[in-house]
Amino acid sequence: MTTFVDRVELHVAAGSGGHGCASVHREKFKPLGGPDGGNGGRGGDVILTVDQSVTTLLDYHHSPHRKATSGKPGEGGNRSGKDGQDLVLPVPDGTVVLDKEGNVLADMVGHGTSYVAADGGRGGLGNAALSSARRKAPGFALLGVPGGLQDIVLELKTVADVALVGYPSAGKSSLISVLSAAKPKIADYPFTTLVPNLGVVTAGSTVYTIADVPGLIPGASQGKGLGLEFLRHVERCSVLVHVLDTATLESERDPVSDLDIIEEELKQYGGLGDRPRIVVLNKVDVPDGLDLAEMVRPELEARGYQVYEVSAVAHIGLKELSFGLAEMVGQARAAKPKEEATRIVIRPKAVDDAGFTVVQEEDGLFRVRGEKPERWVRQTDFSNDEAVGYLADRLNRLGVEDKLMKAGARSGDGVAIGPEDNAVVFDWEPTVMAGAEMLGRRGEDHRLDVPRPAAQRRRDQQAERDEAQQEFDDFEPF
Ligand SMILES: Nc1nc2c(ncn2[C@@H]2O[C@H](COP(=O)(O)OP(=O)(O)OP(=O)(O)O)[C@@H](O)[C@H]2O)c(=O)[nH]1
Ligand SMILES: [Mg+2]
Repeated sequence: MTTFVDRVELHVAAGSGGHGCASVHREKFKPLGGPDGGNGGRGGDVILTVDQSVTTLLDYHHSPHRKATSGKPGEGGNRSGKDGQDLVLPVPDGTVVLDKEGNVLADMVGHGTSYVAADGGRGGLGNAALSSARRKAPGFALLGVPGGLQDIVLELKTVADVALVGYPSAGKSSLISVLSAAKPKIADYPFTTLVPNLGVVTAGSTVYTIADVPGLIPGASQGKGLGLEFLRHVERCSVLVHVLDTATLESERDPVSDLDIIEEELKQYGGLGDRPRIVVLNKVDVPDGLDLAEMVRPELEARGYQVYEVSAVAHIGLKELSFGLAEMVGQARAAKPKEEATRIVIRPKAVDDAGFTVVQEEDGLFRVRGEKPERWVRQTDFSNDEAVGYLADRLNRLGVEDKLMKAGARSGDGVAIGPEDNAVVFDWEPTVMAGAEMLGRRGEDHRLDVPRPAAQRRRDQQAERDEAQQEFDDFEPF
């Protein structure tokens, strides 16, 4: 038997960015060659994409850890490292992506719909890219950023227009088998259906899909029988069909009380209240069944249900039913807002990359959080003083220094940049950063300085400010 898996936990890791390279061009008779270290390549993303040929999440059940490849480091001679390859994971239509807390990250409907589950890390800039008019010969490069990691849950919700619900053995699968070309398993014991079946019905010019779910019994919401687990598959349907058994041999059951019990279970599950419902009284080929159907029909109609008397086995009333459903599906489709185009790409939350926060925590530590400062820290080679100084300059220019000061940080206080489990902590020395400015900018070679006339100096200063602004705006070209 094939296993059907409709919920898996998946651990994805994007590729890391390659490190930038710090190298100096060497050529005979040219001792002061320029910096020529190339940039590191970008790490590959992990991308989920709806592929209609995929029908289960089984693959991910078997191997739940997936990783994209990392970017290669840059090299001397201005050679950039190769980008890592994106890892594309095909998922069935109707897959919902959730985080571990159960929040929906993406609802993937439509062939080609994609979701970037983990972002590849940027490659580090090499010293060639880091050099500028002010910083002619940087003796360092930036590190590649580690790739994003995410633990996600994938849930499959069948995409069907009509969903059949009812007691075990009411004849749900039998109905699908006669309304469509699908051939689900049918048998006279309860819980024959262990996974939802899907069929395509053509009624006149309307084509719609119909799905059943494993049978429900009283207490399903407490996990009795197969529980309500499978009801997620009916969440997307626009019409609910109660399949009621008019020929059950169980003395305590009858179609009306069956309906009440199933409705109660649906209510426990929640979220399906707004779906239009109809009632199908099945098995009217059985004489007692037909009598019972006639008996309960007025009561059901009085409750506002459209009632169809059918027999899946003797093919009675099927045409009326399939056209009746087609009409309801048509109405539901007309009422629905226009389907958004397929092939949408959903990225995880847009990063607010200008902002950062400084908060003093209970133990006195000042914590800096923000996309840029955190990334800059990860890109810093702390064994290289010049790289550390460059980081200090960048943080300073972003205003981290000022904000720390305003938050009450004093020399020697502990400052952490990043989240609790992955932060760089250091003792704050504001004078070092301020002093760095006075000593001249990093990477500046004073031997190359010549006295400048005042006008030239003003122009240079303006150019320098523009450049700093530019660098601030779009430092990483990736
Ligand atoms: N006489 C008669 N028997 C039927 C009819 N429809 C289904 N059955 C029988 O009822 C039994 C259960 O049918 P299924 O289609 O497997 O029922 P189900 O609702 O899918 O049941 P589960 O998958 O267990 O929830 C089978 O033995 C069918 O042959 C019908 O219209 N008339
Ligand atoms: Mg069945």
